[in-house]
Amino acid sequence: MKIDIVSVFPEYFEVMNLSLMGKAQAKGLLEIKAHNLRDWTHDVHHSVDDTPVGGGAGMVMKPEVWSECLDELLGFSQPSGSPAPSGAPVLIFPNPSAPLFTQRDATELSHADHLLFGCGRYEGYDARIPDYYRAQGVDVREYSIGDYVLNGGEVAVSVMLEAITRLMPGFMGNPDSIVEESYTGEGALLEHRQYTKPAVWRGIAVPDVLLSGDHGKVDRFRRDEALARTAEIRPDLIAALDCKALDKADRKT
Ligand code: 6GU
Repeated sequence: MKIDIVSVFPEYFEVMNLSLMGKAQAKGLLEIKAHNLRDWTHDVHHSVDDTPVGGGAGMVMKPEVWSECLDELLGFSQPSGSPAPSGAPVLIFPNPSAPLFTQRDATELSHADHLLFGCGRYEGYDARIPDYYRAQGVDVREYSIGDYVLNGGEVAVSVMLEAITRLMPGFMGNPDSIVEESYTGEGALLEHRQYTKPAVWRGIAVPDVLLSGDHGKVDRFRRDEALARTAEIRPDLIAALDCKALDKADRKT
């Protein structure tokens, strides 16, 4: 998977060379390139933002700089009007006022060949930028990563990228570790709690059933715990559950 990221702080993404993401790049599974938006400016101050039309606090990122950058990275020829080249990347803008990024989005995007992230700063980017590229036939997404405000899109892009890339075939050492996680599948529940040895630690015992060796009982115990915890902590996930994802024993829980 090829990943381009545009930011006024491209150095931020040097962390992508660490850990599993770094290994995936070394293996050739991932190719991540961070670009500096200011490289597409022409003025002496390399300015990328301007005051909001209609008034208000803060600064808004200018459309002209972004379009020069995105045209080039998307492989658009100028003058504009040419349709999106086939195999054009999915264009993703982090935006606190957009729909929430979910595991479903991560799963879908883990199959893409090429992603292009545009990190906004300040009060955001001119709304015509995503509109324009959508009208050109580009698959444009805007996502928020949660109900809180960050200073810019860089952290949000790191979060989305980690969620996406770990789902790529060959990324994880043990692929089983991603199949039973929270938020996966139709019946997305919070995961059951985990324990390791010793069986008693500081006077606290692990639940007996987990030591029973009865896999059926262990599965039932974990499933019941997942349902109970989800109902308590995230009732919204229970409300969104597909009834078909529940078995007979679940319905009693
Ligand atoms: Cl995607 N961007 C910013 N700036 N803040 C956020 C966010 C994104 N998601 C949650 N807060």
